[in-house]
Amino acid sequence: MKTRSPRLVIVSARAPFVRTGSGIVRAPGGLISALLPLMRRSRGTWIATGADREACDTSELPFRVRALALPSEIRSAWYAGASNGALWPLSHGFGEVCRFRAEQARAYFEVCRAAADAAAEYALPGGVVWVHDYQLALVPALLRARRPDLTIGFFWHIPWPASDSLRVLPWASELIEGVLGADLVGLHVPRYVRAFRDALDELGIAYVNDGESIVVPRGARHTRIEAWPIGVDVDGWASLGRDETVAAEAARITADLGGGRVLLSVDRMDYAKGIVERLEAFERLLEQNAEARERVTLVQIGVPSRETVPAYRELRQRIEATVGRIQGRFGGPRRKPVHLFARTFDSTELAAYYLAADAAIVTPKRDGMNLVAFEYVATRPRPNGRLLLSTTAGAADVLTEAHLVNPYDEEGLTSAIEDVALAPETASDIARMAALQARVSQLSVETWASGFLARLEQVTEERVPVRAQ
Ligand code: ADQ
Repeated sequence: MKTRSPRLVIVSARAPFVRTGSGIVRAPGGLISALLPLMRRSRGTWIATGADREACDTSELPFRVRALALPSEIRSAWYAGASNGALWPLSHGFGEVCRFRAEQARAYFEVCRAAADAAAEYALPGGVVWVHDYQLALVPALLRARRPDLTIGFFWHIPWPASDSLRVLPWASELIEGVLGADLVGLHVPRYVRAFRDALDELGIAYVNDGESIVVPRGARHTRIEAWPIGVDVDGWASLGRDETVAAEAARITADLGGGRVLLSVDRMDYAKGIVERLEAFERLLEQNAEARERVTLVQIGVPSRETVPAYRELRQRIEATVGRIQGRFGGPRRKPVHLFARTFDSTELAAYYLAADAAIVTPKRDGMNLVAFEYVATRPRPNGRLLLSTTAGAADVLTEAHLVNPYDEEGLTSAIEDVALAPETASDIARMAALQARVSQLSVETWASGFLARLEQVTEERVPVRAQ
């Protein structure tokens, strides 16, 4: 589907560019790579609320990036407080981690207002604005109030919170009303759309079921809530996977790790990713299985994340302590069972690890989707290797041929890791990986972005009479 969207306005916490030691570079991640070509074509404006202003000089580019000037205490209360100290744990089912503070909620409202003001200023009459994620969920309604002429899309990239969890959010109804300002609300999988419906029931907001999507009447218009599973830059990862230099680097990694079986995990260091629990499961495997002690190595690539939030600083210490303990118990002068890298890798380095890995261990405790699972599959030139994936990740609803595991089941997790690490490859493994590759190819991030925008325009054009239940 092609979208017309001239002068598209994107609103997100992150900017498409970041400043690093080697200058200003494109921010990592598939979402940015999918949206940049769209922005170039539409010559629009990218509004970033959490961005480094100096990295946003785009005078050379055919579109603008506007980093909002926000006082640092407001930015911190919005980002580390309301967004990552409340909404993130709430949505991932970590109620005990949530902190609800009035001044952080005020900051959240203020940042959303500032983002809505900026979008209202830059959007063309009748234009299209696409707002991203839980940090900016009030923007759709605030923007709608300022500019009723606009077409507004919203994508929530994390699980939609269970209604019991949402009950404890002091501003739950403002959150939902904020999101319902959009014409089209995207969530990754139908399971999250059902959770959204539960929230509507809970708040007594009328809706109509339309197949797997929901339609909420809002005066003269309506909001549609639908599942739009995201994907990755399939061609980019596949071409890295076919690159001879990357393959040579992968062979070197395997040899450096001793030539045994290589397990790989790649995550932001986040408690929702289940990194400590995975390391503990691997430790149990080493306790129980002599072959694993000799031949299996776990590589954990973990980029430090959100270190202004206390729960994240503590997590990093726990991860390092657990790796140290495993090393102390099972390591030797020529054998290191776990390798931890706490830094950002570029995509070429990541691709070499994806190629070198006999299995990807993707076992978050909860995850909206999880792009690492897709990247591992997309990079492989042949249908070999195994993907171990949590049932609690959105990706499990899409990548159904993966080896699925409940990350909360301690023994189950250990034996699933044992199976993907040591069981001999069978025809069924190859068939599973081939099916996964076909699925991942269908779900490229470019298709996701252009499909969502085309659907957004269609939704605003459809004038189906909607009656409330
Ligand atoms: P994240 O929680 O960030 O995204 P994920 O989907 O796994 O989780 O994406 C992480 C990205 O960061 C991947 O592209 C990965 O390659 C990259 N990455 C991780 N560690 C890295 C490292 N050390 N160096 C370089 N790159 C690294 C949120 C939601 C997810 C949802 C996405 C997209 O939490 O559930 O899939 O948005 O909607």
